[in-house]
Amino acid sequence: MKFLHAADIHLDSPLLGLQARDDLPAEVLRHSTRRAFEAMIQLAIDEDVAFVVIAGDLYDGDWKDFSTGLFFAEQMRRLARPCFLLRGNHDAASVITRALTLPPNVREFSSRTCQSFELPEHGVALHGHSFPNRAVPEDLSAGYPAPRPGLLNIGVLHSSAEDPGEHQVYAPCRVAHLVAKGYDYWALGHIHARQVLHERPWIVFPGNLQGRHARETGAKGCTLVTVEDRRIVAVEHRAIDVLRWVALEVDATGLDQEALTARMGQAVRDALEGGEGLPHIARLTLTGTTSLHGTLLGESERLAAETRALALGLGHDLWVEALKLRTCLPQERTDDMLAPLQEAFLAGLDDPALVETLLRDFAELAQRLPPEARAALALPEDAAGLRAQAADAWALAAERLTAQERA
Ligand SMILES: [Mn+2]
Repeated sequence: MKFLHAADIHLDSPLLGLQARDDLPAEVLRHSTRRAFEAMIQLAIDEDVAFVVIAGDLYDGDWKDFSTGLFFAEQMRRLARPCFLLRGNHDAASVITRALTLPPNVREFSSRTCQSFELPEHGVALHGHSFPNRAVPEDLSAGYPAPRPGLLNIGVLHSSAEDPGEHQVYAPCRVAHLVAKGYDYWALGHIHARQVLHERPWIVFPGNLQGRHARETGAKGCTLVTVEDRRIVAVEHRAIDVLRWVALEVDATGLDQEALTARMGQAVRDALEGGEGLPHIARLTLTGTTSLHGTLLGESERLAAETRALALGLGHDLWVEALKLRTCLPQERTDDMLAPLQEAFLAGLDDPALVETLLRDFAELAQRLPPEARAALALPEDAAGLRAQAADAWALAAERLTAQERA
């Protein structure tokens, strides 16, 4: 007998940072959480699992309209076997105001108390307590009952466990307490990175089903559990995401343009390895001390396009979500013939009248920009903001000056 454990599906949530992008094909962006969910149901059918467990945050928040709930109902009809549903902080009982009759094969854990379900034909008991509200400060697992003798006992729990990582603390619990409960498997949800906190008994965060922003990188999916004679014999991660996020980090120290492109190519190759031919979204970060710094500042469009071209050359689809330039100029550049000019350039920041004029110009520019562009540009709003960007502004100016000199 097998069962599938998933969590943090966040159905119909957007892909952050990509909403305003018209260079990405709609079929790549649209409904990625739905397509991943369809793939999960297909896996459940192909593996002929006995049932599916969803450990919270099936929904991202209140439904925009009824299509989210209807999509779930359609998939449950396809599944045609039991599905046990727990509500987490994102789809707590009080958060979701719209509702549809649950499909007949879905059992939802109560949000008032810990509720148990038995599947006698499979020798399984499941125990779960749904979130009544978004915030649950107490350890819900304390109220879970003793294991039912002679059955495989599964605890279903939405919790930040001991280490919330970048997530909020909800229903925290101790791994030792979960172990002591005497269950065979804890189907956890909430942490979006896959984690196996304990083996025998198993305590598992499957991670979310589909990465939705630049920090949710790598293969995403669910956990397939195999049971023989009421004992767990295999716990496997299955990637079922339809779009994958990667972090591309390239150290540009000491490289010329050609070598930098070659290193970007290598980074793309490494990132796509094991990517199963899926479309990828990359956040590109360039680091290191390089005389290319000034050139790179003005080249974000080219670098993004080059990265995509390199991926296409390898037979893969990849887009750059954002370029983070963390490079800096080598020190000796300040000792060259431009040094007196640089001094004069930076001295401008000590002139209150000039600072005021610059800030007024930036404010005027900001007013003319659409909100997305304004957020992306992070225009300086005060003297400290000007100072923070002065070094890069000088690098750009110096680059232009020396380029003219060379011409
Ligand atoms: Mn959650």
